[in-house]
Amino acid sequence: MGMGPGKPVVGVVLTPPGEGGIGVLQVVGTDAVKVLELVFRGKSDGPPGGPWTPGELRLGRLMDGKDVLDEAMVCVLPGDPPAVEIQCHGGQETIRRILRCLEAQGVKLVKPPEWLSLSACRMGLDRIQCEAAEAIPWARSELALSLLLAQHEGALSGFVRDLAGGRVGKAEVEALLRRPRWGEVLCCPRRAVLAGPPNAGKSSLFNRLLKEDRVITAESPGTTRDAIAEEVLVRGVPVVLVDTAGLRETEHPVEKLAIEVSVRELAQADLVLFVFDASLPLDEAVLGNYRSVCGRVPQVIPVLNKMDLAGAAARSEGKALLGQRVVEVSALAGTGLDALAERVRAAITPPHEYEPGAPAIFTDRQASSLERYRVASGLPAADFERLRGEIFAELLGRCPD
Ligand SMILES: Nc1nc2c(ncn2[C@@H]2O[C@H](COP(=O)(O)OP(=O)(O)OP(=O)(O)O)[C@@H](O)[C@H]2O)c(=O)[nH]1
Ligand SMILES: [Mg+2]
Repeated sequence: MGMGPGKPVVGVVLTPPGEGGIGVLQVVGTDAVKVLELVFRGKSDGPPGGPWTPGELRLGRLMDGKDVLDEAMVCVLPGDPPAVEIQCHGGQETIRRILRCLEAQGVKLVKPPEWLSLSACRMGLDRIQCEAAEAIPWARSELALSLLLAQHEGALSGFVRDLAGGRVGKAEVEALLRRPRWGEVLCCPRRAVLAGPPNAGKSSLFNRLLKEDRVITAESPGTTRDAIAEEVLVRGVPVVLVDTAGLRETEHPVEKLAIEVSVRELAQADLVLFVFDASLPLDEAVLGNYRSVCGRVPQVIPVLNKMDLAGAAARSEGKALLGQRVVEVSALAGTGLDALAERVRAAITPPHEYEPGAPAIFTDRQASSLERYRVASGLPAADFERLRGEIFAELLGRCPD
């Protein structure tokens, strides 16, 4: 027996697929409670158990006709349109059976983003808060989580409302836009590429920074072929670290391909750790590659590796040529890694620390809307007036009908 047409009720699974102690589903829509009453029985096959109080948990069974699907805790959630939450056992088979039964009652299954915009509306969240809720499951570090929670609580939305109410002005918008953005750094990890001549120890350093033997390293130059990317946390800041094939002139067809991949990676890099073998004299070709990378990538950190080798520390020409910015490390002995991490963090994060609770832009959409506001504020008053309402509506969004 289905609910019939014209009464949209959507269902979503909130727990990730796979094995787990519990599975959580929600059903949202005008007839959500009716759907629940069709599939839920209190213990001992009794009725659901009287009127529902929002927020009250009830224990019972989910039934498909006479068949018990699972034991579950259910709850009617406050808000409009109504929603119910079902907490059942975890595991793919349990969830699949319950979904099949809900679908038979006319529930349309949706993915979490679609459900989120419905739920955000039920809970009175604006579009920025909704975007924060969407980003929270993907937060990669404590710092990222705290920034997103603050925006979910309304830090950036409050700023936009203050702007609409004239309590802050163009200068504050410009400051927010001009500041390097913590939100973006934390939510879209920067790419740091390990590049340099073959055999300098790029892969060894990659493994060290990852704290695992992720890629192979070997004495012979030309070991790495594919670029390998892995995400690491550098002092709380997520970074995508990429190991690449060493750069050199070669006739070897496979190595040539590998170097083309390195060059492509360099073109996408936000930061390059250019690794030199400190035990060797500084080669002109290597220096030429280094300079060309410096000309093309926003930030480059010269890294002198193999400082443990006899003679490496005594070599001064590398340091003199590369300047004060070099970081000396030994991937083998594990020395200099703290200083390197510090330099990487400093290179990819804004110069100021993130102020807990402060408004932060964390999506391109927010940045471009605020940029539009900044430009519009320079237009004649009548044009600005016309545009500002549009921009605020776009920033904070509207509830779906
Ligand atoms: N003594 C010493 N040896 C190192 C150090 N780092 C790497 N090596 C050695 O240098 C050799 C090359 O290391 P890799 O990490 O494979 O070098 P790579 O730069 O990735 O080389 P390609 O992939 O060929 O470009 C290996 O034998 C490493 O054990 C170091 O800090 N000190
Ligand atoms: Mg390598």
